[in-house]
Amino acid sequence: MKKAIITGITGQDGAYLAKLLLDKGYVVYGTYRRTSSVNFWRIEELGIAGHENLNLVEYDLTDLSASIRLLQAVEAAEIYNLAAQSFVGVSFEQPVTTAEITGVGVVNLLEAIRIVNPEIRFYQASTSEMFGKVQAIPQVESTPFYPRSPYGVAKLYAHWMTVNYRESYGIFGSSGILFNHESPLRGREFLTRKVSDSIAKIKLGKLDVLELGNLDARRDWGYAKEYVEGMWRMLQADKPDTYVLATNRTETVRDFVTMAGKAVGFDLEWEGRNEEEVGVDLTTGRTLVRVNPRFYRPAEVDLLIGNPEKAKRELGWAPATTLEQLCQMMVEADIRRNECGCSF
Ligand code: NDP
Ligand code: GDR
Repeated sequence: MKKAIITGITGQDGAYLAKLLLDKGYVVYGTYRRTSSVNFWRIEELGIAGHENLNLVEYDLTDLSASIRLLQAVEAAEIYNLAAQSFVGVSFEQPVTTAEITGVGVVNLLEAIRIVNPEIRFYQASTSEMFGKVQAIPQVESTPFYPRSPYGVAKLYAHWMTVNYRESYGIFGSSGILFNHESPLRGREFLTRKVSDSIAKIKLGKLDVLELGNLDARRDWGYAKEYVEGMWRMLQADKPDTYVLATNRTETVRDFVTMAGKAVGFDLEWEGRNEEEVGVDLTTGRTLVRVNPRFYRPAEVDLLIGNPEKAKRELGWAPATTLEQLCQMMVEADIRRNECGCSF
């Protein structure tokens, strides 16, 4: 049985990928960080906690010796590095921590591969945030990078280190430039989940108003469950490479909120501009959404839209779930969680 290590199994993608690999017959070693209260709610929700082929291993990406020992102990064929300080907003407040985890941490794993077993296949979770102030529309693998946050800069360093280890040492290191991907397992600090959870709470009378930052930002949002399949396909290819995974559709934050409102019967209309803008439910006249500049970022990524043509051609990967379906799925999940008081 093939063994795979997934760093960051407590996160959204780690949980979906663990499920995918277990279903494919892998023995999975999922890493989590020592904290005072570890939370495995995602793998529990997917029904894989306690699976006989799932091993949970304590590990911190910032520790080189731990990285070496992890690889020595597991003898894995594949490593999926999903661990990161992944929240862009926080990266402005904690740029050094973000650089240490999201940037340099990746070199710990690459070094461990070089030292322990250069045959291990390595997946690096790169990001559309590396395109930042975009230099072309849509973005593809060859589009020049221009990151706009400490997170984007750290990820760009990790991306180039992966490419460098590929070219310098022949390591099978693939980098997936993934555009935003969401699901009911998304962390609640990220836009889509904050919206689905808040709209559910407003619908159930548990919240009055949803406060957001920049409503004009445009994102290419896909379904996380489909994106982890793309990660796996990258490591089954004949050679390591860099691939964009995206939907080739972009919508504004405002559009997503309107869509989420529609999923529960709100008819949102937008009035005012900039900090004065509000979202009003036409049926009741109630203001349900307003802007709070607290959620603005010092530098913003205005527009992301990716063309996944290369992944389609070479890996046979393509997204299937529409944004409307994804949004509906997320809102319904949050209605259920809020109704039963088991909100995560
Ligand atoms: P999450 O934030 O949900 O998960 C991140 C994971 O990394 C968590 O399990 C977290 O553990 C772990 N982690 C954080 N710091 C460390 C550390 N020092 N050592 C070990 N583990 C650590 O992210 P997603 O699942 O959404 O994303 C997965 C990866 O893909 C990330 O690298 C992200 O940057 C990248 N990415 C995500 C995209 C998206 O749209 N979701 C798009 C493009 C890239 P803990 O629970 O303890 O915090
Ligand atoms: P992003 O995702 O920064 O694209 O990074 P996020 O969902 O945080 O923001 C998306 C856009 O929405 C705007 N926005 C708000 N965002 C949040 N979180 N909260 C708000 O209240 C709010 N109001 C407006 C943001 O300014 C932004 O433009 C995600 C992460 O998963 C990264 O790890 C990953 O690499 C990229 O996606 C691709």
